[in-house]
Order: sequence, then C-alpha cells, then structure tokens
Amino acid sequence: MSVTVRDTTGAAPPLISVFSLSISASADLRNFPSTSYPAVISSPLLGGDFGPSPITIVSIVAADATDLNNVYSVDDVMTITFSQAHPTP
Ligand SMILES: [Ca+2]
Repeated sequence: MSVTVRDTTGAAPPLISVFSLSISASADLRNFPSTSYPAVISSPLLGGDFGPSPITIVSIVAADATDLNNVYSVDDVMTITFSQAHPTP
C-alpha cells in the first residue's frame, strides 16, 4: 500500500525518523477471506526523504555599521539571503 499526499492544507509535515503509523484493532484490518483477528500493528519510523530542497543561498553580505573597522568584530552583521521564504528554526 502507498499513500500519495494530495492536499497538505492544515497538516503538519511528518518528520523523518520521528513519524510512525499504528493500526488499532478498531480498524478491523484482516486477511481475506477473514480468518484472523484484527491486526494491531506499529510501523518502523519514517525513513527516506521528501526530495531535495529547492532553497539556495543567493548572497552573503557583511556589514559593520558600528565601529567601521575592516576586521571581523563584535556587532558586525552578516546578512544571508535565500532564494525563497523558509521556516525559521
Ligand atoms: Ca568590524
């Protein structure tokens, strides 16, 4: 069985190495013709990946607005621009 995601509206993404599935007896999953008790199953953790990220780094710009020296120092700012919006950790 495979499940293809058609609409992710309102859903949180399943996390690789965290997400798993369970089937409870109330689902009444059995062989056919039915000779077994309902299956009670827990899957291993989700493996694989959802494809490579399309996000790239467009630029990295250093700035020193406070002491205006030409060395890496306190309060220097590096601005990293990505190719698209992304969730922040
Ligand atoms: Ca500096």
